Amino acid sequence: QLLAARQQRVELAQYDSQQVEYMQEACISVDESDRIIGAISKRDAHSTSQQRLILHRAFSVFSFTTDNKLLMQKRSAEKITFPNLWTNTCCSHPLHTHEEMNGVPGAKRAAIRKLEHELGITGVTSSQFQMSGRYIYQAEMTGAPWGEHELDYALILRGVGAEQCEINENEVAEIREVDLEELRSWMSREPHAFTPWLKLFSKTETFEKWWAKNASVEEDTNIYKLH
Ligand code: DMA
Ligand code: MN
Repeated sequence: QLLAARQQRVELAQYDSQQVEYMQEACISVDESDRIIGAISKRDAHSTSQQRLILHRAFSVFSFTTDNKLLMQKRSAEKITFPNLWTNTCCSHPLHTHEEMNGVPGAKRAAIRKLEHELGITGVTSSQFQMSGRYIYQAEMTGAPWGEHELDYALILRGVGAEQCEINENEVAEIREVDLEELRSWMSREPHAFTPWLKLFSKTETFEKWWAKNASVEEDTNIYKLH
């Protein structure tokens, strides 16, 4: 056990100390029906040195501006998982706390917390998010012992763009607003510049619907699989 602990310490030593600290956060381990199993550290949930990647709850915010562009972020070089890649507005995990374990309201609460932490976006309220499905997917990094296996709550936000942002450089390197056409051609030009989960979302039917301004405000809590 001592040996394992020492190995883990060495494994994280090369990374940004702030991001290493976040590896202690308690994520929510769930089954494929999203029933809570228990708490798991962010490190253990994302480490491929486990026998398998542990399914845990996450959220993905897709924020569209008033002129219907997606607010995107480039993950910082400091991120331990999937650094330097372009992705949707904001992603993270509801934590294993009373407030954030509470289903959809808990995920929305976590999204508000991380929109402020990563992008400096304040004043967003839960009622502004449209819950648009729960998506199970798995992805591994190449060349590093990390991956994702998530049950990811898709949360659509409207009317928030780059001008509301003050980025946290430890989290985010750059932001950009793009319309659907721009994103499609950018993704085909530079397929390696994007996170695996954004690529998976971009292949779904729902993805294009999110761009339609008058998209239904109906909450979708169905569970889908992406691959
Ligand atoms: C994890 O995002 C969640 C998804 C949907 C990939 P993340 O790695 O950006 O989490 P955090 O910001 O907490 O490091
Ligand atoms: Mn995760």
